[in-house]
Amino acid sequence: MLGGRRVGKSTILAGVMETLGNSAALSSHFICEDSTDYKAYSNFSIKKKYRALTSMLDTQKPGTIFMTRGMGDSKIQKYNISIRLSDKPGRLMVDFYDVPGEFTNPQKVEFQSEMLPLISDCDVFIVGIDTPYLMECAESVNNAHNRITDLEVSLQNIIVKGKTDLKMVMLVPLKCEKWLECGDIDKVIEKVKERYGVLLKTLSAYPSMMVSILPIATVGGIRYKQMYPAMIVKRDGIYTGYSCTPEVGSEVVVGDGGRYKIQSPYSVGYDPEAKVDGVTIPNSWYELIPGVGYAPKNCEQTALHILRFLIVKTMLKQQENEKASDGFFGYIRGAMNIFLNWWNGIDYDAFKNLVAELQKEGKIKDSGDGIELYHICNEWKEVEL
Ligand SMILES: Nc1nc2c(ncn2[C@@H]2O[C@H](COP(=O)(O)OP(=O)(O)O)[C@@H](O)[C@H]2O)c(=O)[nH]1
Ligand SMILES: [Mg+2]
Repeated sequence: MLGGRRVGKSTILAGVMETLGNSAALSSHFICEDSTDYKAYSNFSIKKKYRALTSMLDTQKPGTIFMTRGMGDSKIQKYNISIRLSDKPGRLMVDFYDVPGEFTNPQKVEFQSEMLPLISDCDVFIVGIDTPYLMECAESVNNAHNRITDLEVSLQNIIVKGKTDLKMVMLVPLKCEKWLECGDIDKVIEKVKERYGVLLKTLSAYPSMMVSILPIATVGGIRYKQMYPAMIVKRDGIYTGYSCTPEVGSEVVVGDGGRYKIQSPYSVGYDPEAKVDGVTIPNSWYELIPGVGYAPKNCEQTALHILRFLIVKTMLKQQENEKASDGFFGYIRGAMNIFLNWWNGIDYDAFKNLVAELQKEGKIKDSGDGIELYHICNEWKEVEL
């Protein structure tokens, strides 16, 4: 999972967990569990993070503005997510790596030491896009916050080891409730194609690469309201942790939505940390959408697209193995195929049949709500689910 800092990468995963196990249409099939060892990280599970976000639906009042930004992560976090079929033994273990935005910068030491090995190991790349910055900010601000140039360079390091070594990149616009709500999601997709044009073209030229655009609403009832310069409340001239709007009169709104009168010993100053590569980044403020509440949209599609990808990749590998399976050499190739071993102890056929069934029923969406398969590789077309 790649993208800028705090664009909502971890939340994509939380949304998947919540909806794959709970959505009425799918819950009878899947059980999704998080077996991440949080002690090694921030101790703040994706579930807790997600609760903190969705609880704003209850704690915020209509007509007020607030921020949804919580703590960022400073190292790569590995989430161990398992997906089970409710009526079959064996769990499909999927490891997700949530990469801090700044690691995508090829100039960083961490890029060489931590990102490069990951990029060559991973099969699926989820690029989170902070939609308000994409839609409302100057190109330089959007580029810095969403790390577009860094992504263009870093994703050139994806390694395809052969025709059947399928890879997939999903661009996932987040926090796009505002545009989904008023039927303007196509404008978001248009802008994605414009601003991520170089990345999309480079990726599409790769062999065995699937590229898709998949906007999701992780909450539903919270929409983007406006950008304000990033200000912080100071006490006796020292920065507190409270982000706020610029002063109007002597009043500010702090991140939690409260209104405060600024008077001695308090004052307000520009947030010195609101910079990416020297570019000053404003804060995005949100409001409730009256009467909507918790209404995530298409979160489960992220997982369904990944599952379908894994099945197709496996089918391609199998075909390759069958072709090469005459003689001793073929046997060796088959036995050494790590990817196929990956399904050990899991009822692969049951997964495959279910994905094929969901595909037939139109439950894996490739269009509508802005969803688009931007580039379909030839290998993908060779396989029929
Ligand atoms: N308004 C809004 N805020 C979100 C959404 N998704 C995530 N956030 C907030 O954005 C912050 C960063 O999210 P997180 O998933 O930790 O981002 P990451 O740094 O990219 O992994 C968190 O405080 C979330 O509450 C969303 O869909 N809408
Ligand atoms: Mg994160």
